[in-house]
Amino acid sequence: MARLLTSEERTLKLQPLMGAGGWALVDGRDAMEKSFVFGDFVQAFAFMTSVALKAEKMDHHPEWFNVYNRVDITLSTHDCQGLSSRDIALAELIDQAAASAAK
Ligand code: H2B
Repeated sequence: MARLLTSEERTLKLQPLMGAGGWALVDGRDAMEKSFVFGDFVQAFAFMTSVALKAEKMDHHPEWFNVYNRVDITLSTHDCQGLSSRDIALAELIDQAAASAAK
């Protein structure tokens, strides 16, 4: 059972992903979001495929929206209805996948 990040964990683990890291808190909900833009749809979908396979192995899945070269991603944990360490782990994995994808 996942638990919500403590305020200390939010400072230590969440803060580095925010701001220049590109992630932001969602209004009205304990969740985090980030938009990724790629060169075209093929690159965006390759990124999504890579993330999907890794997310499935983690048993933690993104909420996402894709149009052409843009992928908007929201992360949250249903179990605890908010942000948990599982979202941090998935965000880091997503950032790595984006860094190695063509842009
Ligand atoms: N993904 C996300 N983002 N949050 C969850 O709480 C979650 C998930 N829970 N993927 C998993 C699957 C859960 O539904 C299964 C039963 O473990």
